Amino acid sequence: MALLPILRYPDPRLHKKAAFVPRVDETIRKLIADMAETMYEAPGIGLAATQVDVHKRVVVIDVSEDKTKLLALVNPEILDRSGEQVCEEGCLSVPGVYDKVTRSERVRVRALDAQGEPFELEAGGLLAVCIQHEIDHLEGKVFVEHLSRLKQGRIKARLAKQARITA
Ligand code: GNR
Ligand code: NI
Repeated sequence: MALLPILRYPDPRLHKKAAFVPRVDETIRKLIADMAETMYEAPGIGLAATQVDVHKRVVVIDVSEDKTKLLALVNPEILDRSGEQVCEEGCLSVPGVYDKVTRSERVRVRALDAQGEPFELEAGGLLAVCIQHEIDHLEGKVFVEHLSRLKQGRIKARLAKQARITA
């Protein structure tokens, strides 16, 4: 296993669209293992391959209290959505920034697991938020793009300044 470096907003690579995974092979399983290690170490409740500069449709999520319910989703697809919820979101690629985003309350998702087996999942609450947040990453979208242009500008300026200080 290996810890992978996480891209920081406003890195342009966060806006690349991830490619469909034609086959879940050992390379994808190694990516899932490394992403899980990176997510737990961060710590975060989800991580999209885009955030570690791998532009393939792979996501890991664990919203459980005791961090024992790892979910790997390859080629995740939202089949159905309903309702609305507002959640204070954060992102490992946008450290220190938290803001409210409106998303669907429930989603029905289809994906492949680490064995390449298709499965469906019905999610609500934080898991539903996390799934939508991660699928956005695969589309090249960061949660701050759900906020006003004014807020996006302020966040970019703040993170650029921070990057200069830590460089
Ligand atoms: O760790 C994370 N926490 C979180 C909190 C509220 C809504 C979404 C998230 S996902 C985030 C990890 C991350 O950046 N995934 O892409
Ligand atoms: Ni994120």
